[in-house]
Amino acid sequence: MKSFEVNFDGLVGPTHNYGGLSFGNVASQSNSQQASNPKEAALQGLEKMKALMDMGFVQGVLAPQERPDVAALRSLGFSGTDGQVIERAAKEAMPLLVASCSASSMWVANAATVSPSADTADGRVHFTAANLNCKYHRSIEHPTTSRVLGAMFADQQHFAHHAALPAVAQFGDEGAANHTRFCREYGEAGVEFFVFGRSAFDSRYPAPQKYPARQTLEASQAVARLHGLSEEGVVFAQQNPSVIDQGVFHNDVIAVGNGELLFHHQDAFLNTEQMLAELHGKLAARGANFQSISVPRDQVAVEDAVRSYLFNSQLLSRADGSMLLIVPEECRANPRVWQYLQGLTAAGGPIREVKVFDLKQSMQNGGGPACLRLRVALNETELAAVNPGVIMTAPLYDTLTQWVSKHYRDALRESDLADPQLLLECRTALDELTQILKLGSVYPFQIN
Ligand code: SUG
Repeated sequence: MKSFEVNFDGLVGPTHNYGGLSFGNVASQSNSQQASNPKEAALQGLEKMKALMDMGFVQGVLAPQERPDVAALRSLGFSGTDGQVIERAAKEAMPLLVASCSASSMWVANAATVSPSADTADGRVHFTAANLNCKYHRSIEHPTTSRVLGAMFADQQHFAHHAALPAVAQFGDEGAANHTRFCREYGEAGVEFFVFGRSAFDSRYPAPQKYPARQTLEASQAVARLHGLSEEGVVFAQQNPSVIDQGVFHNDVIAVGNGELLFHHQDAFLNTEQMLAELHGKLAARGANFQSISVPRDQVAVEDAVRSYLFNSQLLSRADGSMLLIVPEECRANPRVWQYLQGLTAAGGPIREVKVFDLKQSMQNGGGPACLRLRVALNETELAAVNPGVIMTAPLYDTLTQWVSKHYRDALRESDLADPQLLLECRTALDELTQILKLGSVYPFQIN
């Protein structure tokens, strides 16, 4: 049976703004308070989806969330009509209004961890929504994420959904951003690679000093258990705490993997040799020939990786077996990174081509090509069971670009977030979107 890796990209929501909300994420902090352009952000994302579809990849789309999140503000004690809730939050606690307006659900690599059916005990595709416990503005995503994923992957014969882990820092879970799956073919059993930043219960593991480690070992282990993964099918590894302190807030800022290949920075992990040997051995037992490409720090410093998002790239397998790397424009702008990439594709290794995309609006909040997509490996039968409304087609692309052009603003500043009109605009747009994507009622304003 044929199998695919389907990339579901997050559609940027109409409140995309630079709130400076993510301590430890250099881009989010340094672009705080700049005016954003939600329309351009959404169109840039759609452009990437269309390009991948045109190249022959199966591409999907994941809906944004309802923002401003009035229900979240109510739970923090703001009351009155929806308009009054926003007005009071703006007056009394602007940072909370900003957090409740973040369009951060666009970075769907953080929406959930996904295990393909070939790896799980019950032969279903398993999803665990990420609790995103490290940041308030992200911690409010998972209830809607679960409803949207449920509407996309509704068939219980093929898809199993788990609620987010307990909402405490000890189980901090950032989803697929810290999870990679290696395999020979997408439909065959593979090895799932979980990367954590610290242990919450075992003080023998080191931890970063300056910035938070968002993912814990215990969260990764819980997800592996929930998904029914076997001991032979998992590897746990620790992120190097010193790179977290240099702004690598997720592992997908310093490493990316696909098929039999791990592409990573030399300083990405602790105990690298041991971890690579474990991956090699476990994949060999599954008939796969694991390889890794380590990018040396004297060619690309961690700082260059963080600024350019070289590793927040999409590594895609083409029909001829070679791989394509989708990188953001910032890689071309960095001479050391660009030179490295020229050498990489000329070397005759597995990565043969690099394609560059302009994702500046998302990049300025620390979200590159890989953050914007959730990978779901599916076989033909499972793909046929996915809600067809969320699979990208040329007509859907046209409809979504028109929808964005009709509803989105082209400039948004902090002061605009208190505008009661913005709430109405967003709800009107999202109500229409659930019809376009055939999701049913998934947003709080539709179900309460
Ligand atoms: O969680 N930025 C996101 C970026 C997530 C990137 N995802 C991956 N690496 N997979 C975050 O830090 C910034 C929002 C603001 O500041 O307005 C933000 O949430």
